[in-house]
Amino acid sequence: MNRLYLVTDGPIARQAGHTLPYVVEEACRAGVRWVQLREKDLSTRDFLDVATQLKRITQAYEARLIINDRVDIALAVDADGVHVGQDDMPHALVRRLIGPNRIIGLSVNTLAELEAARDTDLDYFGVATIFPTGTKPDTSSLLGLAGLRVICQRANRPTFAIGGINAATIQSIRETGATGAAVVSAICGHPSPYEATRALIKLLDNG
Ligand code: TZP
Ligand code: MG
Repeated sequence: MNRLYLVTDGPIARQAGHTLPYVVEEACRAGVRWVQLREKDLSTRDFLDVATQLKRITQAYEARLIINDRVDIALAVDADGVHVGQDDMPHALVRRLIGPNRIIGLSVNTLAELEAARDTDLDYFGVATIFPTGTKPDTSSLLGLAGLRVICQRANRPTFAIGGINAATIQSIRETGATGAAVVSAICGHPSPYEATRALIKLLDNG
């Protein structure tokens, strides 16, 4: 399985003339098998509607669907897991709510955050922020490749690097020890999410 992880952004997709289901279907068609629904400004009803659509698409491609933050939505659509950040619901509590069989991902931004979560019950780490990005301007510090490498060396779970990863930077992730790379704008904001995904997978997996 390839190591590319798509994280959604509805506004970025719409700016490029796409709907989110279109972006996700095209990315899955091109080979993505990890999809995170991450929406910051949707009502619960709209979030649920898009999650339901993405569940149908990801299931058809046997891709994993992870829901950012919203445990209730993840359970409602029978998603594969939940992704939380440092200020969200504590992941131990997420585990109690979603049970032992679903996936939990946690964002870590520093080595200290990784160390604190190392021996806990979760499934993967999102490691942020690697490179400058306009997609999430509130990120406090940049890890760069050196910071990413240190965190990946200490991590005892799969690691997905995120932040400023695109066709120009994705190959540099390969030598850091990261399990994979997560992208938002490089797919959601591309005129062809299918072509963008194909190119990113090729650069990440085959050199
Ligand atoms: N977390 C840290 S950076 C980021 C998130 C969700 C956004 C990454 O977006 P892009 O467009 O892939 O740089
Ligand atoms: Mg969050």
